[in-house]
Amino acid sequence: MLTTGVAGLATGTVTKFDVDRIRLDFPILNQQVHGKPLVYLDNAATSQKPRAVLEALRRFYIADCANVHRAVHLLSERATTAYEGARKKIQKFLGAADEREIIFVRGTTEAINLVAHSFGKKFINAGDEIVITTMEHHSNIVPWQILCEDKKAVLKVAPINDAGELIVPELEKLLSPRTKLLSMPHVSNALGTINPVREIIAMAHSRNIPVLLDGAQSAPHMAVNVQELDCDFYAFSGHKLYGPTGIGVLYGKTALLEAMPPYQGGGDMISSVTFEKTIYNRLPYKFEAGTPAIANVIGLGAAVDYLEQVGMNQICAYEQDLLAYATDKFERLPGVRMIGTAREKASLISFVMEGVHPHDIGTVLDQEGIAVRAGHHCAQPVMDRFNVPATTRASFAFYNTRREVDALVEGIEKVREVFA
Ligand code: 7TS
Repeated sequence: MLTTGVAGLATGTVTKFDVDRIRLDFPILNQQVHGKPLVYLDNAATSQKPRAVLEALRRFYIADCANVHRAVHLLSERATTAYEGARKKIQKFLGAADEREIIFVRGTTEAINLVAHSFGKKFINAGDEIVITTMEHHSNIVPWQILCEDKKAVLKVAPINDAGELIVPELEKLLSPRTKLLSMPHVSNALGTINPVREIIAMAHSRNIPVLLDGAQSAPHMAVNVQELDCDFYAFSGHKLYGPTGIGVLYGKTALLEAMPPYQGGGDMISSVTFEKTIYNRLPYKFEAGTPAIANVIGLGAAVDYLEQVGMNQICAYEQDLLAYATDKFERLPGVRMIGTAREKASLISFVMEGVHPHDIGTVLDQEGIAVRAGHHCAQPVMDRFNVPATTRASFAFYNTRREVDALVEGIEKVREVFA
């Protein structure tokens, strides 16, 4: 039996979770779009921000704005304390062993590029192999293609089945003595599939292959503990985790990060510079060249505080319940086919509709106040695998409600009327 490494995935009645009260924390939700109440179902692209995050950003800019790690004045001290405090919060949130393992980057994309450049520079040679999967976001394909081209290495791709699940025995066959890294999503953004990463990581480690998990779509939906999963790298984006845009995290095990060369050079990442020789700073600063996104880091820390207050297991259980409710409705919608029907899914539904292009579905839904994404979701190989040009995707957050799922279903009925 493969498990996902997810605590609290069970569906069922959620008792203590008051979604109407939660919604009050997200001021943006309370608005009309085209004269209809906003139904925001594009959370996989970016999620909305609670007041606690907005307030943390405001407080920083109004009271504490200064650069970090450099000045003796009080504002800089306060900014540094808040910045490093956020790093500790995120260490705890991810269950990392040490705060030096938390590197601030722009987002998942930059985190993966950092590993591709730095780990790639040090550890990848001609003929080496990197394994990914068919269900990748482009940001976990292209950096490896660039690296492989540069190093004459080989990219291998593990297949998925018709439900959108990874075929684990096929993945296993791809792991060879030449495999230097396995990089894969914890959760697929286009299909919703939750991968059995704990088993896969153990399988890779038994062959001494490190594993990078793209956590862009798992961090917002479930409790993640990087030490329990035993992944070597874990990347996520703050803006999908109810935090600000422009900030994300790369977690890496200390020994690996220590062995890797810097990704970018500049201020803060050095301990001394002469024209003859530069000595790099210790972790995590070695990987944080230049003035970081200070306010956004602090905002992300506030997002993590907020999520811990609500409870990641509560969030997971509530969303699983909502997904089950929505899936049941979709199964009964004539002419609608869900793309991605894995047994273990995060809270999104990707679908196609007979005779209607996804962009037209998205446009009609928008007129009803319903925000979804239509397109290839930066996962074109997934579209190719299912032989569709695009899908419409409704992706749920813990502030979404059954009423909103009903509105989506009514919106789809409307699409059918318009295009009948
Ligand atoms: N990996 C996955 C699995 C993602 O879903 C995304 C963004 C990324 C990486 C890249 O994250 P970024 O924050 O660096 O851009 N996914 C989506 C999406 O599904 N719709 O819009 C962005």
